Amino acid sequence: MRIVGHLDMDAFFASVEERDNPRFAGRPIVVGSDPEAGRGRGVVSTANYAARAYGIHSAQPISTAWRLAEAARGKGLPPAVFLAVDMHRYGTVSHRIMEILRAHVDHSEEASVDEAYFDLSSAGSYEKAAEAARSIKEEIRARERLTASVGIGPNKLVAKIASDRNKPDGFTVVRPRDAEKFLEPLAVRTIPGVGPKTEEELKRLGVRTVADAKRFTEAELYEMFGKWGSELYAKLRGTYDTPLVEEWEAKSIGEQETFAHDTRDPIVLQERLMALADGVHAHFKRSGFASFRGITITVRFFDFTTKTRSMTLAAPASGADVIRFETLRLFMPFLDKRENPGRKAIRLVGVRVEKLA
Ligand code: TTP
Ligand code: MG
Repeated sequence: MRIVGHLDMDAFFASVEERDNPRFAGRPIVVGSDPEAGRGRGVVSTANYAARAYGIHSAQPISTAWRLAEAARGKGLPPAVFLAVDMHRYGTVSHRIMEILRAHVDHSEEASVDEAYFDLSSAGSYEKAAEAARSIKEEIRARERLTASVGIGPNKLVAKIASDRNKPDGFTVVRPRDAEKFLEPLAVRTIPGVGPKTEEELKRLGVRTVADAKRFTEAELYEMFGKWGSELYAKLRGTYDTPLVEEWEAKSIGEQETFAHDTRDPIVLQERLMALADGVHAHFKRSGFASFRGITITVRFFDFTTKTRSMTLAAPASGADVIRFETLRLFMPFLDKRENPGRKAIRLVGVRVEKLA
């Protein structure tokens, strides 16, 4: 039986700010670009739940957020605090949360700075899986003084929707037999992948909820939306099932490292990459394979954008020096604007050999 969990931190950036600035405790907090007293041109990154009560939310123009906050203040409500994004700090917290998660589960997939999927199948039952997920939530609360919302379901799709159901500090378990009924009353927009365009098209056909959309056959949805229509058909029924995206696929040997602190330091990066290259080589030696022909590196930046770069050797090789040399060559452009024009700090690097024989 497959049991998948999804964890998503509550009002993540704002919660970290609230925790680290006790003088703002209980106040509405807006994290985003400079409001410039209402003339700012940027957007809101996120707002805590007190600020959301004023109608403030992610991706809203910061000028609108300012206006809403002023209106609330005019009514005698507590004034909102506007803070700049401190990505480095949130990244550090994110690292620690992911570490807590990894200590509890066999497999996990970091999906963004504040969310991850994890596999609880080995728990054997939904009762046991729920217990495990509760202890993850509790440990995050105890160690980080932050709340997470967690959903459990038969696949990633249901788990993700479940984690969003009872925010903040939510905990929602959806057993396989309940998955279809759980989705039916929800707005069709709740289904990941249904954007404004699909929503609009479905609305014109009188579809608002998941249940409404289920009147279409798979062939009809395919007709309307192509391949995405077939995917949607399965999603509406809660049966859309995809594996966790672990970093490496089979038939390759790789290692990766998430740094305790994001870094741009070339010395540190080179040193870690060479250690990884040697680790991969040792692993390759033990694997029983005689040679490799492909080498790939992965670089994940602090904001979770991830790039991989690969090369194929002219002839099969087996030496550690080859892995080291090609790893460095592939990585060099990440030290300057060729691959890292924004000078972003790096969160994770990985090295892998492929085309094994
Ligand atoms: P989310 O998990 O979408 O939002 P959240 O954690 O703030 O709130 P919720 O309780 O609803 O989960 O995003 C995680 C962080 O990513 C968020 O704290 C700030 C950042 N973010 C942006 O910078 N811009 C955006 O438009 C969104 C949606 C998020
Ligand atoms: Mg979140």
